[in-house]
Amino acid sequence: MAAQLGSRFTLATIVAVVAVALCAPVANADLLGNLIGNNCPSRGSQVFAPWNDSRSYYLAPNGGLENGSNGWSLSGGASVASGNQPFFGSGTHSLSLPSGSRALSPMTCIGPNALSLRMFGSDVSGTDRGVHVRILWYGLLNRLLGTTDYNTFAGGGNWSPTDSLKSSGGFNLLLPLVGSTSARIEFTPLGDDSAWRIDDVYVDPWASRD
Ligand SMILES: [Ca+2]
Repeated sequence: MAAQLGSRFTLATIVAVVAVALCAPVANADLLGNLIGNNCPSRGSQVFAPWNDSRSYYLAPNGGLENGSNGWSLSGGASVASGNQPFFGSGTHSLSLPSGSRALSPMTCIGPNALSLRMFGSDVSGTDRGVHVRILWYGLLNRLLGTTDYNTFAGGGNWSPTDSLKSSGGFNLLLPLVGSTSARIEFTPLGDDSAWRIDDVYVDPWASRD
C-alpha cells in the first residue's frame, strides 16, 4: 500500500513538474511583458479626429458596453442600457449612471509612462454635479497599488466627447504609479438626479510618445 502511494505520489509529482515546466515560459513572457508595459495593442486609431484630436486610441475591453456588463463592476443602480453614442454606428448600448451608482471598468492596459483617456458622455436633463472619474492602478497579480483622481466631467449636455484637455490646453496625462501594469476606470456621479450615460471608453497608452 505504502509503495503504491509512493508511486502515485511520484507520478503526480512528475506530472506537476512537467506542467509547471510547460507553462513557465509563457508565464514568464507575460510577466516580462507586463513589467515593461507592452501589454497594450501596438497601435490605435484616431477616433477623435473629427474633434481636432489626432491622438491614437484603442477601445478599452468592452468599453462600448456591447457585451453586457462583461468585465465591469456595477453597483448602486449602474447598468448597461439601450442607447448608444450617436457619432459612430458602433453599437446599441451604453452605461447608465444614476445618482448613487458606481461603475468600475474592465481591466485595461496602460502605457509604460503615461495614460490618456477619452470617451463619450451624455447627461440630458441631469441636474447632478457631474461624474467623477478616478483611476485605480494595479500591479502584478492584480494587486491594487493606489488611485488617482482624474477629472470631473461637467453635466447637462447631449452626447459629446468628454474632456481630455487641461485648462492649459495640454492633454490630461496620467502618470501610472510605480509598478502598475494595468488600470480600471471608476465612474461616480456627483449630486442628485444624474442622467449620465457613458459610452466608448477609449485609452491612449502611447500618450507619452507625442
Ligand atoms: Ca455602445
